[in-house]
Amino acid sequence: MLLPVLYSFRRCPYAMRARLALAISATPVELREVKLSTKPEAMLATSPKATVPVLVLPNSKVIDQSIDIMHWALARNDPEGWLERDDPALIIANDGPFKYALDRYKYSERHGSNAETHRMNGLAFLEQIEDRLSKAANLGGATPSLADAAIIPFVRQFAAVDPDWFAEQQLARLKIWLSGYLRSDLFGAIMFRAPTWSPLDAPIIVDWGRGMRHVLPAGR
Ligand SMILES: N[C@@H](CCC(=O)N[C@@H](CS)C(=O)NCC(=O)O)C(=O)O
Repeated sequence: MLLPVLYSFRRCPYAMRARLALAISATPVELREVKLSTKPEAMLATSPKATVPVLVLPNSKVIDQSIDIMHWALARNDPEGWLERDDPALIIANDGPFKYALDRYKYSERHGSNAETHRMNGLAFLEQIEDRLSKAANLGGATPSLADAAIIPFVRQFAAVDPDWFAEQQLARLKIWLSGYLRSDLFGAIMFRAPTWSPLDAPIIVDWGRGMRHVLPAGR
């Protein structure tokens, strides 16, 4: 059976959100773990914009925006109803101003930015999430949604820049939401370590059993 090919990078928050949707929708893929510093020719040939994630379907269609990969996977199979509780405005705020603040807080030397200013800007977004979570355990209600999966990988990264500072913040509900997600079987299933892909390797087929890690190097 021909499977979609996913070019991915384990720690990339965009690739993480794509893998979360592929996993919850139980969509098997051939996983190609890339190094951002030396992206494979095969990936650049299919998607010259050269960002991960990239999903190449068996009919050669290329989906190279993480949110589009999520929508494609969930349109196939959406067992938890994630699409019913989408929140495009919140995702735009995450991908725009929050990601901007995150990069300039986390990589302030690279950007020549004031980390503290950008940390406070990012905190304002986290407070918005905290407020949302005062109404329900997840962003779209009692159960997880596309918005939770799309946003959590970025909040995780922000929290990890300075865990002591993060621990001091008055974000009680957000911390429960984040840590619950990070401890979940689903999150475990998308965070396994795969070797960097090379075209000569046997394919790594990922069949995201919830709570399981099926990494099956074919032909070995
Ligand atoms: N809008 C894209 C953004 C993806 C993106 O920026 N990914 C980063 C890694 S987290 C990347 O590949 N950057 C290119 C590089 O670092 O060379 C999406 O949603 O898929």
